Amino acid sequence: MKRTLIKNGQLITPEETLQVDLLIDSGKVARVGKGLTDTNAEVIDAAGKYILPGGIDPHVHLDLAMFDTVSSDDHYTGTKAAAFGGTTTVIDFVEDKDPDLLKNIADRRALADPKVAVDYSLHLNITHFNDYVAEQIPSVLESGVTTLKVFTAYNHRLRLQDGEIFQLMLIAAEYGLLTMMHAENGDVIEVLVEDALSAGHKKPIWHAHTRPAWGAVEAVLRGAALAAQAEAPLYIVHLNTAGGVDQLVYARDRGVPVMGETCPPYLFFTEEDLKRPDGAKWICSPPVRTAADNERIWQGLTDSSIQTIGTDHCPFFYDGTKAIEYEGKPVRIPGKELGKDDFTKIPNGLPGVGDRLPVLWTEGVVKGRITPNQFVAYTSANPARIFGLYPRKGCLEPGSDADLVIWDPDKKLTYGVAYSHQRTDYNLYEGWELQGFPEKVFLRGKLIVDGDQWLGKRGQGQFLEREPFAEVI
Ligand code: DUC
Ligand code: ZN
Ligand code: ZN
Repeated sequence: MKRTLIKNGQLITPEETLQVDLLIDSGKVARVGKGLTDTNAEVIDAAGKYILPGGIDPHVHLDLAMFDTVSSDDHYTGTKAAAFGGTTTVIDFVEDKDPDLLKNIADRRALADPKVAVDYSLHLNITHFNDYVAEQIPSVLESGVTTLKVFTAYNHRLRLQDGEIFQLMLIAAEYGLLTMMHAENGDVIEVLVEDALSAGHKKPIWHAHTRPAWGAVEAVLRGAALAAQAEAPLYIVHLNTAGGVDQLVYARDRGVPVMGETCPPYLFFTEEDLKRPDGAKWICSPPVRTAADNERIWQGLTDSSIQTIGTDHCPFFYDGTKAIEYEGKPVRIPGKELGKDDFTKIPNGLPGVGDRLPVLWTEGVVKGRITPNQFVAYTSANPARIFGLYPRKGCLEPGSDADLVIWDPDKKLTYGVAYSHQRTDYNLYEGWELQGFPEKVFLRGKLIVDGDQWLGKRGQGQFLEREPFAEVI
């Protein structure tokens, strides 16, 4: 593979911003320093640009079956959209369909491996718990998967009981796996949904009314308390409430090894969006809440109380009766219209894997809420550390994979569905004026996005085997 020398850019790490050159050789970062020369390398002048480690999105749902449809990005289209947005690693989820956990992982890999266009890893959902599952958990490590996801919501479907989660955490801690938790109160939701439907409430806002914020607040603390008692690390996915952030801080202040993720929609959108005529576009679980919640979550990023920003990318068409054009062909996938007469039938989930970096740069860095260094920490370095990918990913030191983004902090455009590569018919940030976009994106040294040109291909991504006992940060 030819060498590439990136000159005159500013490298952003979680700690500092450095005016350095960077040499890529054989897919790896070979050298980082001032005044580098290499007569055999292709030279790229990055003056006025930033060099970022490729984004790591620790939370995506590609090709996820839900209700009578499937999330509209598969492992090719979703990872291509990720790449255009500056993200070069994603972590998807394995459903536990079969009692054999390793079979579930192998099946997911068989689906994803031929399609992925960036590197990827997998988290394993544990939605049933018994002796057979408990016995198998240590063997999950053989597949390179080190993370187990549990739910305190979705009764009779995905939820585990607290005692089961506690037992799982004990095993996970012993073998160096990390437990991840979707924290809402499934019992309260079950009662409220039944009551709402019997009272004839069918509109999207009832999705939020039936999943109260207090359920998430309480479940975050419950998760942290279980982690404290099991002496096990825990990662709370998609924090959506002010109280959830408060509980995270409460537990961390007391030394509990709990870490938290939020997602961009919880920084910008509220229940008012669910009340719009097209409110179904904002349906996700847990729901978007209030402006005060948005503000508290921003504060948690400004003061580094929160550890990561993922996306929970799980797109659906808003109107899946109409085709869109994707790579020159019409595509039509049933979507949110499935629930036009009943909020419980609206597929839950939002697009975002490609939007994450430009939206956060504009709203976070340009507006002064987070520094460029925090931006890199939340979107790349911290996910790499927590999920056992560091320093191969999430950093640009000699020996790291040359996954990097030449970032143009001055590029401005009116964003929306026409620009984003996510395979759906709408974009949450339609019409937003964004500033800061990837100019070039490299995956293991190969240029895969050059401006608006796609140079990547299906199946070029690699599955990343991870090691147990990753960092708790
Ligand atoms: N929430 C969603 O909205 N969609 C997919 C999974 C999840 O937890
Ligand atoms: Zn979830
Ligand atoms: Zn999710």
